[in-house]
Amino acid sequence: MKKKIGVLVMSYGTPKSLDDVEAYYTHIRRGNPPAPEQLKELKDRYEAIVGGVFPLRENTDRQVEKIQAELDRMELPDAEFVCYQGLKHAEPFIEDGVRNMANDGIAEAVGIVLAPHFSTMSVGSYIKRAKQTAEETGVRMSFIESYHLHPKLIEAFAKRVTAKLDAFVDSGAPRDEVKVLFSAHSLPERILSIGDPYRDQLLETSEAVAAAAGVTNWQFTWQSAGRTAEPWLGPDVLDTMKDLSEKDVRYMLVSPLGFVSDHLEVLYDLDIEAQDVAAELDVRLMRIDSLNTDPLYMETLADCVVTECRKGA
Ligand code: FEC
Repeated sequence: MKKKIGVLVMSYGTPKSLDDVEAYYTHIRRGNPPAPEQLKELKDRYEAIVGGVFPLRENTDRQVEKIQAELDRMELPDAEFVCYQGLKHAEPFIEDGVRNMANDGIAEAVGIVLAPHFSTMSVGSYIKRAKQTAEETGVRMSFIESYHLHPKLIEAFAKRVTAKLDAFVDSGAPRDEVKVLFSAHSLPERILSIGDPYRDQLLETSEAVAAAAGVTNWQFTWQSAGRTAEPWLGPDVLDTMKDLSEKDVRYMLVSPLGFVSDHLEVLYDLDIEAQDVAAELDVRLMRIDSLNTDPLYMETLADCVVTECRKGA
């Protein structure tokens, strides 16, 4: 009989409904409820996005199904994988995912996050929570910390960059005049003083995707900085766009590399907020399609899981 190995697929999580936004936001703020105006502002952003109010939930569900399908397709002789979901800020929480595995009799598991780059404040905190519950429940777990240079991930992003550069050219823009803006979620600047690899990993992914897509006219910029008093990593994408437009750059392709799904930070921050700024600046802005269930991305994740298991075998 094949050994059953649990796969804890972790993702950010999104509210179930507008009524749940307050609890979700309070969880993100580590138990501090948002002020009424902050809550209203977040609800307004959810209501404004295209493609449903909370597309991340459905996207994560679909990604987990497809990773399961990809792992089944790989048919290992000695192991069978069973995927579980664990979310950072919504149900089923990371702890629920680990407990569900333990309740199903899973003794060994691998954890992976639907975010390719490691930071102590992002992937590190998912892993910390999963590890703690794994210890409490007796599940032996190992984790994939990052996969930001996996060749299939780079290929998937590069294909998307090339497709949108072709769309620019079809609409009359000279390809080498399109500035590719690789972006990722900003984090508080203090991560740099603790030697966090997040920024370097993002630059490495940017360089690899640019090389694979044959792009030389690019730069990296941050997006979606939190609404807190401390300084966050910059420059922000909106400032970068303003700065470039002053240098007469008229075509920009924003390529979020730190996100793998359509969700608020893409559908609002880029498709609404950045598009409004582009219109004010008279700049033509496009965005690469999100990976969602791109087969190359699913293969990346399945490959990482199998490789991690073999290490422990
Ligand atoms: O579509 C959705 O419902 C969820 C979209 C969403 C994703 C996401 C990913 C990341 N975040 C990261 C870091 C932070 C830090 C704070 C923070 C705050 C928020 C708020 C919302 C939100 N994040 Fe998020 N993030 C998403 C949504 N995020 C909403 C609260 C309102 C706001 O500030 O806009 C600040 C927390 C604090 O107050 O201490 C830090 C990072 C990622 C990418 C990696 C990952 O997916 O884990 C890093 C998707």
